[in-house]
Amino acid sequence: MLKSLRTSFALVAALGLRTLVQTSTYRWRNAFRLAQAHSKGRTLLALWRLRRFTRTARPPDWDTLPWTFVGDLVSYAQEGRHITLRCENAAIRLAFLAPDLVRVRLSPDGHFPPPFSYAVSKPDTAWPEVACHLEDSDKALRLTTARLALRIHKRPCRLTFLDPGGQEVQADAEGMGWCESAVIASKLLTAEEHIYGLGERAFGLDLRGHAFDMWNADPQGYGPGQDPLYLNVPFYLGLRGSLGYGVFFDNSYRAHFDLGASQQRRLSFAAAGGEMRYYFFYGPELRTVLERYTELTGRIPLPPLWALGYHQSRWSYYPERRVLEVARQLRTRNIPCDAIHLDIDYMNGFRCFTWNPKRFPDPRGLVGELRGFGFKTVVILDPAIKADGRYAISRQGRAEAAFCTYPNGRLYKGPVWPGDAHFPDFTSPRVRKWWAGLCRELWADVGVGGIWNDMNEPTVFGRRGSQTLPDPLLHDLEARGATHAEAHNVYGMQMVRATREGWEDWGGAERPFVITRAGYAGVQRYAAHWTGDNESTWDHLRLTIPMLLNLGLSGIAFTGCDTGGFIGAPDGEMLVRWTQLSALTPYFRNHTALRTPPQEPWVHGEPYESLNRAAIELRYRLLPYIYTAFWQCVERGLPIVRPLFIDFQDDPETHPLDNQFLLGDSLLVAPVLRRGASSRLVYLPAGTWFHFFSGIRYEGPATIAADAPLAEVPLYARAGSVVPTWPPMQYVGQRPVGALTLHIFPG
Ligand code: MIG
Repeated sequence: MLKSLRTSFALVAALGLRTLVQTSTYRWRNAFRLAQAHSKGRTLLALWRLRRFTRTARPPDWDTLPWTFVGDLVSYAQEGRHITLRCENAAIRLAFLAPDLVRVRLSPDGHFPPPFSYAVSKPDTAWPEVACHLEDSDKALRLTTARLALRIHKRPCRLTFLDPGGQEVQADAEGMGWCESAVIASKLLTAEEHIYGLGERAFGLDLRGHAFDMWNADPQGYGPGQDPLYLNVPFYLGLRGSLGYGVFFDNSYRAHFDLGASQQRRLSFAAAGGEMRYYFFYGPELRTVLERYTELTGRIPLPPLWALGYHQSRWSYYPERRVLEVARQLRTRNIPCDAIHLDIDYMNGFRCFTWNPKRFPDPRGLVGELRGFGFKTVVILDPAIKADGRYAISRQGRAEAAFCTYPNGRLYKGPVWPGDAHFPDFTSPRVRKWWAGLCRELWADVGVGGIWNDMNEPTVFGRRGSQTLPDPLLHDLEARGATHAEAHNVYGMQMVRATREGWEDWGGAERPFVITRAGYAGVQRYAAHWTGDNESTWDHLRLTIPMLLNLGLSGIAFTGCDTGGFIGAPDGEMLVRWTQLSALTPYFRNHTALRTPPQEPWVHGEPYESLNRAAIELRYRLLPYIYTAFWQCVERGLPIVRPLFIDFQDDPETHPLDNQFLLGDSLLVAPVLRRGASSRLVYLPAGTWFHFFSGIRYEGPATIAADAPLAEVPLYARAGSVVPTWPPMQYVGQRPVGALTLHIFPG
């Protein structure tokens, strides 16, 4: 390790960048971006990764903690939907919320206070009664509903979930245990089981065989295998043969999921504090599990249609003249676009809710002018509020006691973009109200169309890369009181809750667009999401699909990536392929880092400009179809982009497949993910499929070699479907839609 570090420093020196190493972290980062941008990037990229490796926090060694398990079952009692199991060392309380949904709680001291959760949005009282039959035999108790059975082995007390036919779905290994404040549950895995979900993971679709941490973090650029990232969801889907189930570990502390990494046949989830409380969902269809999971934790609100259009961004467009120039370029080049994003440089010295008076003398005027030719303005906000006595918001925040403090009452201060900053405690309803009021001005007075919430893991700059608030800081946690250890993972989610409340307080006529980088289970109720600081590499392009699919399988359905990549610079071909992929994902924005070369769709000249335009136009044609997929998500929690197994669960070929996906009910998308490729293999599951553009018919299951010249993204429609399109426009609502075209694929 040391040796490789030394080699890397030697290399840096050889590249003439030694002085940069001695400067601050983020200057080095920017220097890296610059160098990469000028595409001497390979070595630097390797160094970048190495540097990251040196600051990966080591999680506790969960497996070797001296856990206490529950012991034998001593007695039990049934009361309404609850069954309490008294065991030798602890009590377990089961709650049947639905015939296919069971909540399991562990309490070493035997008490079960009403469960508190930021993730769960449906209270216990809102679930109808569930008929549950109990049988007691010598070795086990058996609880049966219309949709599942639960066998409770008595000595020791362990749980096995079964389908109503008696087939085993999931069984405890050691079951539930604790060690001081930490809690754990372990389950057996079978040879053929696949695991998905867990939020944002820079891994392939099937997560089995790896271990993951739940701790929202800003990796400041990441590649495949980096973990954890910005948004963590302690919910996973299991697919055992063709039986699908789900587990939601409702705990916001730093947690660890070992999905058969340390022992092939064992899965465990553990957290540093809080209660062992998990929900078990049974399918057998995974879509049923997702529907239930999103019934419990909420679904995305229907976004405004324009938010489904193309967004143009970079770090940063300024001054206002440049913003207008980008808008003008898009229109004169006939590249459809609905939104322009303003990154941190619109602010005055990175002070939230201010505008740089030289760069943006008249924000309302600019936003209005952009609206005049069909652009919504999306502005970035960070949680960090500059500690500055001359800055009104900072003074207000102090006066309102809105900022996080140490246990001794001292205000916390940490460096972010504006320098030393305070952090609002978004877990306090009072502080959310204050923040909502500030956002309301942006929505109502300035007229922004969207608010982009960044750095809300939250991120604080540290000597060794990005860090966060110290664990002992205090939070309100809805008047319950907590430390940052418990509040950390929900911090970003509560920030966007406030952002959205600002719009609700105002009650504007148009629906708001809120996007977040950090999040936790249930954040989908408040905001869309993007996958942060990706890299302009083909590896990262490939990674985008499994990342978005696992996010969708975690309830985070309105999500997308920085098209073209954030760090580094795509060439013309890469940008076209990326645009083609992103055009068929839920959130479609081109964005790039500070000091990278321009990355707008036209910068590589022809033929790339026309190809990018064509990809964006396809998106706009498909908007009525894509909006329908969003509506299904709003109604039933079905992701917008879905792995093939969501529809073909019985086909094992689909279980690991992550280089193609379904968009809505009818379309199969197989983007080109390799440099120079003009064809690719596409797996078409059982049934009849039509090539979307040529109408050529295929019979599945089959793997076909699809033609994919640079002008084309392989796209197939299912027989028996009707895909509506409308004419592409420069922006949503440019003209009234006279007619929909219905593409009918007979079957
Ligand atoms: O420390 O606002 O992921 O999209 O351009 C970097 C500047 C802060 C990180 C976001 C990125 C954004 C950038 N931000």
